[in-house]
This record gives sequence, C-alpha cells and structure tokens, in this order.
Amino acid sequence: MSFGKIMAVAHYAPEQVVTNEGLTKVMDTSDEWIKSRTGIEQRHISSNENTSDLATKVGQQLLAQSKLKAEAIDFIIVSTISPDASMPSTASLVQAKLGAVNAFAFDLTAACSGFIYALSVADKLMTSGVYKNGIVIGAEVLSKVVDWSDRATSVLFGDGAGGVLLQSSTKEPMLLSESLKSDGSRSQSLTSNLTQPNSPFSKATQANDLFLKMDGRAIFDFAVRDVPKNILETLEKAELTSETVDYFLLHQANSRILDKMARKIKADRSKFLQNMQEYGNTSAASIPILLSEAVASGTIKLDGTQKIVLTGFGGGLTWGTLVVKI
Ligand code: 4VN
Repeated sequence: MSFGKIMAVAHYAPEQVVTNEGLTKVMDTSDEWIKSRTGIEQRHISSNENTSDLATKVGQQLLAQSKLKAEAIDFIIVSTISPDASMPSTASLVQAKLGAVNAFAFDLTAACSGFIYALSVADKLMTSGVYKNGIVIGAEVLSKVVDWSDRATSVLFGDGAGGVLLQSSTKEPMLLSESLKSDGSRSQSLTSNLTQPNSPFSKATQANDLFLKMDGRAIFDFAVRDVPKNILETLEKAELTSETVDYFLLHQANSRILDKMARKIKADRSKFLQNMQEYGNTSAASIPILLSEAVASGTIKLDGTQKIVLTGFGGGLTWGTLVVKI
C-alpha cells in the first residue's frame, strides 16, 4: 500500500505590502475598523505578477527543497478562484514554467476550501500506486477580482501562494481522517465571475458580475455554525480530541471567527496558528501559506510526529477538514 507524504512545503507572496493605513488613501476605511473586526493588518498585493507566476515560484522552491528534477513530477494541481484564464488552466501554465514535461496538470476549484479538497484528491492519486511525485498549490491574485469600490469586502483579501510536494511512501499514512462538505443551496452568499449566456441567439436577462461579492453576515454565521461540527466529526473519525491535536491550521478569513471556533470545539486558542495579520484572506492559498510559515519557523517539524488539523471553509459553500500526521 502506498500513501502520500509531504516532502516539502513552500510559499510566496508579492513584494508589495499594503497596510490598512495604505488602504485609507484609496477608500473610506480605517486601521481600527479592519484590525478590530478581522485581525488583518496588511496584505500583499501584486503589481505585475499573475496567479501562475506566484504558483510557479512555489513550485520552484518545492523542487529545490526536495532536490527533484522537474521531469520527476507526475502531476500538478493548482487550486484557485483567480486563475490567469479559464483556459488554459493555471496548472498548465505552471507545468510549462517549471518544465515539468511528464506531469499532467489541472486546476481544482473549491474557493477557500480549495487546498483541502486538492490535498485530499492528491492523496487518492498517491494511494492508487500509479504516481510517485505530485505538487499541490493554492494560489490567488484576489486583488484582480475584488470590487475596490466595496469597502466591506475589498479590505479583507490579499494575494499569495503556498503548496506542498507529495511523494508516495509505503510507511504510515499521513491522512488519518477527512470530511469534505458542500452546500450549493447557499452558494449565492459568496460569488465571483458570474457570467450569462450572451450569444447572438440568447436573451440576456442579467448582466455579468465579475467582481467578488460576499454576504458577510451569512458567511460569518455559516463558518461559526457548520465548521466546528465538521472539525469535531473528523477528529472523532481519527479517534482524536481537541486536546490531543498539536495544531489547528484553519482558513485565514477572520481572527474573530477563529476565536469563536476554538471556543466551540473546546480547543486551546494558542494551538490555532494565525497569519491573516500579514496576508489578509488569500482564499485557497491561506492554509498552505500558514503551513509553510509554520514549517519555516520550526513550529511544525515534518518529522511524522505531530497531529495537525487542516480546515477550509468558504465559497460554494464548501468546507472540509483533513486530520494529518506529519
Ligand atoms: C470565510 C469567511 C469569510 C468572512 C466572512 C465574514 C467576515 C470574513 C463579516 C463581518 C464584518 C467583518 C468581516 Cl468566515 C470570508 C471567506 C472568504 O474567503 C470565507 N469576514 N466579516 C464585521 O462587520 O465585523
């Protein structure tokens, strides 16, 4: 039996940093409002790099760390809601830029749960026994999809990318349990790039709506109500409890939401890693960036001894938890 194992973790964010104070120059907002309600202090904003550029930087670091040649990669999955284009996929562009000529490449879209879904899918590819090395990246340039005239949402988001290199291993499984969820009936609370039929043979009844739109209250309530239940259920499947988990790496949307979730699952809030103060909400990239920083700082050791909860939640609606031993 073969399993996927994380061999390398990396992240990259555009150099340009925009602080909350910096936002006040282009809209009516304040550092106090943003910080007290979300925990966000700054975000990285791309000036000329697209999503595939950020993802490629992550891929290059993953290859360097694992000392693998690009030719050794069997698949590349990029999770994003801000792709360079609908076609080609961002993963195809990354494959070309890395020179990963033997890899098949595709994008997987599940908004803020995208990296969680993609890691789960990549793990199944690994257990097939067919593949040896795979790259999974979450990458976003959300600054090109947010509505900069909407101060309630534009201040929340940022740009960045993070990812992992998975290698098949015959030792212990990394993934102890998982639970992935979707509820399309609540999908209209968080949308972007809504397009309508517009051929010479169609009758368009609604205009296209390309910007990201969020019903903040509805998404906040969803996160606090549905996600803690999902975490507890996934822990139970792995026969673990909040006390026996080393760290919780949750989607970095809002620190007040993380406070409420920690209370609901009776976990020590200090086990919830947090970096939204530096990056804002980077959707599919937030969890792998958080993981990469935790590995870089030595908090997470990748020595196979720590039990970690990875949880995403957002557009779709989608949410899901992976309990991993890494
Ligand atoms: C998951 C969540 C959010 C999110 C939802 C609401 C929210 C983030 C609303 C109240 C507002 C402060 C901000 Cl939980 C977004 C995503 C999308 O990735 C996923 N912030 N807020 C206030 O007035 O306090």
